[in-house]
Amino acid sequence: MPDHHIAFVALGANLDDPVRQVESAMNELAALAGTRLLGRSGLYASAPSGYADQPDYVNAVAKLDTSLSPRELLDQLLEIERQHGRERTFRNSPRTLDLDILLYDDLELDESGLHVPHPRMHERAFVLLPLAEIDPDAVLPGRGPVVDALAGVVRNSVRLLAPRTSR
Ligand code: PH2
Ligand code: MG
Ligand code: MG
Repeated sequence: MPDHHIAFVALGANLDDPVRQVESAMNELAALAGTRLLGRSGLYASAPSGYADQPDYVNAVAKLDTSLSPRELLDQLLEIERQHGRERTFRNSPRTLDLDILLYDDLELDESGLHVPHPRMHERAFVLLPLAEIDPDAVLPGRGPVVDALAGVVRNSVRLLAPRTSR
């Protein structure tokens, strides 16, 4: 029997119909080998952080049960990004789709391209709000409960665009 892990993945898009990009990526995550989609947040609209001169983002979080290793999961996420026409130009540049591993069980990893928990998640309302929506008990290894992190961030540039559905 393969072993199972809980992973949270952040989805973000701000080019080429971002709502469609994020919704179809949710379905592609659900279809990954050895993986089940346990939860999906609503869709959140957010002002860009890091580089301001770009369109607003659509953000969401998915909760997965997976038998993929962190590295295997990362490779699959990069492949889905490629299928969505992701181009890498400069840091924080606009994108058709960004998929980041936020949490993988209670692991802390610092490897090439694989930094878990996501190193900036605790300061990003556009990550913490959808994460807390689908798992209010989530804990950021090394940092503490998601609800505590959420209490420390400004969230007024993030608004719920489409509530979670039962799909
Ligand atoms: N992703 C970034 C940089 N800035 N801003 C918002 N609002 N949403 C994002 O997903 C996002 C960002 C780098 O991955
Ligand atoms: Mg990112
Ligand atoms: Mg990324």
